[in-house]
Amino acid sequence: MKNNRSIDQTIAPLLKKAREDGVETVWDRLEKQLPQCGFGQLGICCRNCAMGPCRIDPFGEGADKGVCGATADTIAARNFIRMIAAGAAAHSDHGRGVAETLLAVANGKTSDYKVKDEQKLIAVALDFGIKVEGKGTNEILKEVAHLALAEFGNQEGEIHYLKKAPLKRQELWRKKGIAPRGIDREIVEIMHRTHMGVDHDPEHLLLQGMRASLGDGWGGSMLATDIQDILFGTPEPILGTANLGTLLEDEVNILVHGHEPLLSEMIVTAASDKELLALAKSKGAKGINIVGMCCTGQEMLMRHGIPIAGNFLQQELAVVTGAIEAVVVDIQCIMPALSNVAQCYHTKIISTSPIAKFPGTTYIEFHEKNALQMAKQIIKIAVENFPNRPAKKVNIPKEKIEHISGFSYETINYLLGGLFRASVRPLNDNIINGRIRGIAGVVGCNNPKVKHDWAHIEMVKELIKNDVIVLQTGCSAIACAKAGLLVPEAAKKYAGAGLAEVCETVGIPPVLNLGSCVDNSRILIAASAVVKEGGLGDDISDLPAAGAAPEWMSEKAISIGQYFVASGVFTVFGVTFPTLGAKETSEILFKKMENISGANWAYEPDPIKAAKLMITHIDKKRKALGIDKARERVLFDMSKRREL
Ligand code: BF8
Ligand code: SF4
Repeated sequence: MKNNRSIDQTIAPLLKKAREDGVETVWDRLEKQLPQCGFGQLGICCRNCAMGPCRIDPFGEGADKGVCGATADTIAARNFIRMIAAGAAAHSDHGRGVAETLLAVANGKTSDYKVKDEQKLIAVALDFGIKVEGKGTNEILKEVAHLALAEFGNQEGEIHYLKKAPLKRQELWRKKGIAPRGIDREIVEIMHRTHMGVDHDPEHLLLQGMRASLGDGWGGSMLATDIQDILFGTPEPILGTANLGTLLEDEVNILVHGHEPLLSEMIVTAASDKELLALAKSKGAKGINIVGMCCTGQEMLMRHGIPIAGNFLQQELAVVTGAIEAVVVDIQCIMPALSNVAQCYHTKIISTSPIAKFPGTTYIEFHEKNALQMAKQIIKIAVENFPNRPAKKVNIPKEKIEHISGFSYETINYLLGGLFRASVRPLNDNIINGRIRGIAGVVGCNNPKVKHDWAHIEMVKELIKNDVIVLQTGCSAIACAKAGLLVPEAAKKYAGAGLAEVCETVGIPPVLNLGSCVDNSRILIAASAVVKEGGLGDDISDLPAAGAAPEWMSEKAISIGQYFVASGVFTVFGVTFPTLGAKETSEILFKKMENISGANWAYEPDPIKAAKLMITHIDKKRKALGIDKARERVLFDMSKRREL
């Protein structure tokens, strides 16, 4: 058995079991795909019309243009922004879904959801410019829901939330013509511009990519985060457990997987229903154990401390444990292979979204008006499936580790805040005095082309060793939870002296889990707050900060990367980069973007080298801010202290 597939100890034994059970996994299928198409990998094939498919010879010997005359640069830029369109659409449709639920709550069309965080509702109302004085919660709620939904179809002007960015950034977006008018509109315009025979100028195409991605980061994703906080509560630090050892031998195990917390929130509530618990007992189970995976899991973890069973590459292996009665899926990052894997076990895959059907699974359509009842129905199916679990087919890994998650921007503000009021002042001060060298956002997926979790962990360890505090979301955060980096003790063990000192004083881990992938918007808000607090420049691009997705795979990751860059954050991607076959297009992304948005993309598959690129960037920004000297002094003091 090859053990070069993951650094996670649960993987090798479960892959062995999968093989014995006759189950094919993502790694087997990748092997069958090899060698993958070189044109596709380089981003220089096009099938946008029926004169094609066309491909450009990267060696300059064969065709240098498509049938229509499109060059490699045009083709790669079009493909790249189509990825952004898909990613932004996925995040934003999620935002729309929760906004619709908010409206349903306001209109009394559902009694299963309520406003849990009124303070956040008021804050969002104020962001929308709603006058709140003298208005009741429901009136405010209605106005917020209407304005939130209007952001999607807005045709002119710009979306409201851009105003949450530093002023200088807003002006830059307007000047460059990349302030999104409406969330949907920019996505549609990408599809229009990339249709055969429309827009062919790589830079012009990439600018539209920026505009649509900003509609994601500062629009759809940010709305998703804020509305979920209103409905389900703004996360606060919470103790959780991670990895497949969170599955329980003697309980009904239900895995919630996907992205939207709408249904899973109800499942968590329904799991403590007395009748269902009694039913579970009558079937021989001691209880009902809900565990999460991917971003739905992150949402449940952040707000309820629900155990997180794993990240993207563990979804099939979770079923291979033979211990799961039901996998409940909603949208995004759900491998269609799950239904094949489940056929070898008693596990039921229950799909729930009207836009995401999986052949061979049980389909129970989700509606917000009967959400709780539906959650109960799903749990009942799982409970009744418990007696079908054959003991001899069960192998639950031992690996299970504690971690602290739940760091919303609001809690960072509070924990790292001043003595008398919440503010990021002490964070800024610690950056200025050099104890904290800079901030990194390390996010994104797993990809079977990279040893599972390895690049995340290598990169994050290198960053914190160099006093860079790491903010995380999505599968990257889950990787770090499993590796023991999301605990305060990790500061002493892995962080540099300066960062460790800050973490120990405040009692936080050096790596902070901010939630699901739509919660990357929390990173944008934190960055804006640091700028507004003062002393570190007047734009996000002035900050000693960088972003990365070392194991990315999804189109959503490209949209995130693009809105990081368009917001002024230097961003490094690993694995592969989708424009490598197009020289000019790559040059724009890697070098010329800085002239447009104040930040570039970079591609570096080696996680340590990538971390070094980030640190070099951070140091460059420190120098420009004139705070590089402060750091040298701190380091000198530390080594002096060690000598003593
Ligand atoms: O949105 S990190 S594999 S689960 S795409 Fe998917 Fe990537 Fe995981 Fe969440 Ni984000
Ligand atoms: Fe080929 Fe041009 Fe059609 Fe693309 S749009 S498939 S490059 S002819």
